[in-house]
Amino acid sequence: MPGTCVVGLQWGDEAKGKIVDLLGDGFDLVVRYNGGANAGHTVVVNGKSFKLSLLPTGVIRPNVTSVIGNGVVVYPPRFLEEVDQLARGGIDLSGSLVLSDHAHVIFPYHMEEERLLESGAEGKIGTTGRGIGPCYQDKVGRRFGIRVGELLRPDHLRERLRFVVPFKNKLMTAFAGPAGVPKVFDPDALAAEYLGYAERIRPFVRDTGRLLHDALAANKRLIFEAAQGSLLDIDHGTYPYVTSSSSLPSGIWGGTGVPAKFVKRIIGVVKAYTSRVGQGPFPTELNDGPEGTGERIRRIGREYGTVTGRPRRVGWFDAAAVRYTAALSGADDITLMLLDVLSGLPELKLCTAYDLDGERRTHFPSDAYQLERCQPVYETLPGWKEDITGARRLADLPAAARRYIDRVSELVGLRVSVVSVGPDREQTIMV
Ligand code: 2SA
Ligand code: MG
Repeated sequence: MPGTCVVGLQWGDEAKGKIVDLLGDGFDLVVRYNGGANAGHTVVVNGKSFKLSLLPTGVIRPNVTSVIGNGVVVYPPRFLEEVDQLARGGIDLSGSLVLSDHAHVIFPYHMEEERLLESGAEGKIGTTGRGIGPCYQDKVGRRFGIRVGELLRPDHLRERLRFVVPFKNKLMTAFAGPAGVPKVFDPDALAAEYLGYAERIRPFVRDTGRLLHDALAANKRLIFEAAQGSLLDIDHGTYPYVTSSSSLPSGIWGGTGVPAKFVKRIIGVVKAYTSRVGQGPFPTELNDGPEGTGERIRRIGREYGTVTGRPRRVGWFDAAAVRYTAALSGADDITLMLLDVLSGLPELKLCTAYDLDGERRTHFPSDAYQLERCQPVYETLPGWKEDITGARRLADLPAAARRYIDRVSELVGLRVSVVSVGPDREQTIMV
């Protein structure tokens, strides 16, 4: 198995990190290919917990090389903060973490741009505020993008920023309004700040495409960690309420230089229900008040954004949506996470199709405007009362829980390979 991808099939936060952890020593390199410090996960090593948003979760494994591919956008202070955090916890990443010289760099003006755009009454996406979208915009626009490799050339960087920053300052004054007076940036001060980061980042910077090709030639095993979820993919997600990168496995080739033919296994990760942060349609959302099922799932499932702390919107499992992302991602199997959160609910609903303008449809509509008008069609299953957090085999589960798993599998059309019944590594059923 040269390449395996772990990808979320919903709107993110499916607990992909736990699956990477369960793959254990089954890989030599762990690779991130999309997004930036908008992915949030907490990893626990020897009782110490680390909050990571930019480094891959697999970074904590000894003898594993961690790669931040060219498709990632990097905020240098955050990169260094995470490296330092791990160093304080006894995990030294020098020599085992590499950062692509082609990855684009996030500057404070990207965050300011995002703050201004998101503070208007219209066009709000509900982003994480990490400068992700504006940085990708500059990358694709080509004129203002600055890559990690450019940070290592002081004269060049100063020159680039003297060109870029005045444009940014002008652009931002045009946004003045609900968000107050925009910040103004000084190119030379920014250059000095970033040249300081550059000195510390330099030892990590590599031509990661070449490094990955060498790894493939040496038969090393690679794992690709997708950030966010498939429904947030820039092309196939619920546009415009998506992130700015390819979160599907299709992002691997462009975001790392590893051709798709090397990705032999795709593990689709889903929650036993659905969650979403930010704006955008969500047909199975539970909006049933402070005493309702939605609030109960949020509380028990601790559904708050890891990066921003925002309460996540929650709802029933949407099989129509997951069928769509399973097909798009090419998932071989699915892992069903957080099943324990549903314990104690008298009945459970599974969305099997939608009604749109009086018509029944089993296909997920590909844009947000249609999805907004979709009414979910539910199938109701009995719940279970038992605490299932101690279950270690399928046979330990109540019949209703087994039936729920089987039905999810049938509706999605894929085998369920793992069921998670709690956050710990041991709280896992290998099917
Ligand atoms: P952005 O910041 O441009 O990527 O936001 C665009 C949309 O993508 C959503 N998004 C996410 N959704 C779920 N989880 C994410 N990571 C964090 C977490 C989010 C947090 O693990 O909880 O802490 O709030 C993530 N990152 C981006 C975002 O909500 C927008 O809908
Ligand atoms: Mg997350």
